[in-house]
Amino acid sequence: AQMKPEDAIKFRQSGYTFMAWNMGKIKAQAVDGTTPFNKDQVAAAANAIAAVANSGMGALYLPGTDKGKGWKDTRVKPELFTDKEEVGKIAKNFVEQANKLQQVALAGDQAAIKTQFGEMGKACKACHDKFRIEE
Ligand code: ASC
Repeated sequence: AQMKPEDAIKFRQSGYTFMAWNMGKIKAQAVDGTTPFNKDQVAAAANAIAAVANSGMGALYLPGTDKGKGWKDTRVKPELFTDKEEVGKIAKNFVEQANKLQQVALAGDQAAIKTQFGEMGKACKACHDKFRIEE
């Protein structure tokens, strides 16, 4: 049985929201320095991001889920549902970058974490630029 479109939208939005919370902690501690660097907290955040990134969220982009039903409309462009090759490349790269961030976060070198956080951010942005409707 296929899940309801509004459920697919809810699950994927919650995944991005949860990753954003964890990215914010890494940014504050390892990039901006607005919060003291705590190796364990940064590693926990990177583990959470990697877990979501590896969870197979592509399965939530069901046909018809470019518009919400009962949920607020999504910002996904219709091309995401047709340009599967490009979406696949971008998604694969994001997972790789999230996995690398998990590795460097576990090692705990703040400068390396900062660099890899930037690399992962580029992977986020690649999808936003191509497939997200700007507000
Ligand atoms: C975040 C977040 C994103 C990405 C993006 C990176 O923390 O919510 O969507 O990083 O800004 O370019």
